[in-house]
Amino acid sequence: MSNPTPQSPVALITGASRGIGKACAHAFAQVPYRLSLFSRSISTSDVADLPFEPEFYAGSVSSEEDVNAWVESSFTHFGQIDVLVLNAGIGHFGSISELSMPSIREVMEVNVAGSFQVLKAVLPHMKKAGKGHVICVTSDVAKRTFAGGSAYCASKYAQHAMLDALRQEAYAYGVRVSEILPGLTATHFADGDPREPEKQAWLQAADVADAVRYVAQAPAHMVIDRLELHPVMQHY
Ligand code: NJP
Repeated sequence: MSNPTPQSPVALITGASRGIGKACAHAFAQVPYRLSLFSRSISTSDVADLPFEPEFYAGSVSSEEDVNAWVESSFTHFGQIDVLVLNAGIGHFGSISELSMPSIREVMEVNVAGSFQVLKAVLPHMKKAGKGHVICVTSDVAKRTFAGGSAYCASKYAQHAMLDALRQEAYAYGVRVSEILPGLTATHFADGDPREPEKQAWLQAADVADAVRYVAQAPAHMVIDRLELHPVMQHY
């Protein structure tokens, strides 16, 4: 493994303080990509175990100001954006009668509006360059639902539709669009603890990150539209 050079490609990753996003940072560092990482709480301690120091910015995908400041500072620093990993996401679960409107709004605000917000900041740079790759971590519940998952599933279906429409817009200016649909993954998602014994049989964050890196490394003439993965133990 070597450190990135000024010729190395540049990846921007949201939700990179832990879980799948952090694992993506590690997977991309192996290539190596130059990295710019984003999440609300990301700090030096979250990036200390990477093999080189990445750029990072603490902010919310729900904030236009935060997102624009992150993307512009990344572009100013690197001069290019090759890959965007749209990964930040949250989930609130419960029946529709139990879920509060603030919880429902927060899921839609972060997962859906937040994804649009980041795309609106990044796409002009990719469009100008005539190339780029948007890779979004949605979910296997972007295509199916379950009781108690109305808000989360609705947000993931919405991301899926957003990506399908983007694919039809962006091919005209050379930008590739890929969707990663993971099943159960052992992370801190929804206040989970990835160390719980039953989660050892789930996908690990590094499994999903390897899939994201694989999709990012497809030859320039090829795009993997969708990649769905789930643990063998998951039946649905
Ligand atoms: O979850 P977690 P995952 N603005 O909680 C950040 C999808 N998925 O890695 O902001 C910016 O460990 C948060 O950092 P912080 C899921 O829907 C998962 O599992 O500092 N960043 C953290 O870095 C999501 O889209 C499973 O608190 C924000 C990261 O997001 C993606 O995988 C299954 C933010 C979340 O890390 C990654 O989730 C599936 C904001 N407003 C899909 N809010 C699964 N785990 O089973 C949160 O099908 N973050």
